[in-house]
Amino acid sequence: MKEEITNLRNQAVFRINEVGSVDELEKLRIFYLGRNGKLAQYIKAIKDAPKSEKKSIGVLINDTKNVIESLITNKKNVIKSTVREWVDMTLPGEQIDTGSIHVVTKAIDEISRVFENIGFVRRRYPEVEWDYFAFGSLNFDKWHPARDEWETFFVESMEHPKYGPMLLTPHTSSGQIREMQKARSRGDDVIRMINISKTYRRQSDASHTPMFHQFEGLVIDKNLSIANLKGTIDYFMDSFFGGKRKARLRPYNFPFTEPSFEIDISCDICKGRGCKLCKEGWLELGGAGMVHPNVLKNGGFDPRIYRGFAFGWGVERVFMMKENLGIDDIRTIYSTDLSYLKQF
Ligand code: FA5
Repeated sequence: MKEEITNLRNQAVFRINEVGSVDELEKLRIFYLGRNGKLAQYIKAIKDAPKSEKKSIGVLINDTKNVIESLITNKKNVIKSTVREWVDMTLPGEQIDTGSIHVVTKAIDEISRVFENIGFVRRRYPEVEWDYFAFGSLNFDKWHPARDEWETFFVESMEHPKYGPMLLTPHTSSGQIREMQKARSRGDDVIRMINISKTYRRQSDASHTPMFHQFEGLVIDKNLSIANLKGTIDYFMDSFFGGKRKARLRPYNFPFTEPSFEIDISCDICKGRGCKLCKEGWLELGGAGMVHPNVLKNGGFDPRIYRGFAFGWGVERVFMMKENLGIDDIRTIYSTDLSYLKQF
């Protein structure tokens, strides 16, 4: 049996050396090393060999198996390195997906450009704020509902000795006092700021998301009036919506502006008939008003000399209201459905 196995090994060495393809090599592997291959047959036959030879036959089979295995591996590497891969240059190339700018970032860029064209300076103020900047300095009553835990996200057990509890800023108006203090520390007495930042509230429905963006305009100068505020709003409406949409100012109440307004735009989805998004034909874009004298004082501006106007609107809302976009649920803007987002 030993002689047969040695002959088998010599034969295998010769045949492996002769083959020219990986397929032929695989056939040889199965022939010699497969479950029912030649070596498996000798292993089965060990039981019939004389007792004194069983061990040496086992060692010989094992050696033969190792030799054939390593010869096959080496030959496979040699074949692969010499056979050139054939490339069909006429096949279409592989499509590689490229990233693109998110619609909200595009809207922010466009809004910034519109205001920068009339001399506003882009600002960004903290997302995590102290109560004083978001509410206290803006004339909010201690019990105002916006401070309620159900509207604003508070950061647990974080409290500033002077500025009160820590929170996720619920509106960009929290940048007003910071901007006024910054201007004062530089000795400036004119402000034209456009603060665009992330804001957070406990809200989620067709027209609300828990995280959204606002853009806040703040202008401070001598001799400003409601006419300047109205002119700025009209300019933005024309530049952003192309002059085709109707806007209305509604009297409203914000603690930090007096008088205060809400600005609505005619709904483009239902053309004013009322729908899931707007309910009655108008969609609220945001608030506006003349800066309250107490707020001017808190920011270091004398209300007997200076006037201010401010407005704060939702970026996602104004984007949705662009003509013919047909977005009837604000939450879809933050969906992860790329085929939907690619439309914009
Ligand atoms: C304010 O936040 C005031 N700070 C606006 C302001 C600034 C008034 C300056 C006067 C002077 P309001 O809570 O209405 O107001 O929010 C303003 C706008 O933000 C809304 O009209 C809407 O466009 C957007 N907005 C508010 N909450 C959400 C939300 N959860 N999801 C998406 N957009 C929202």
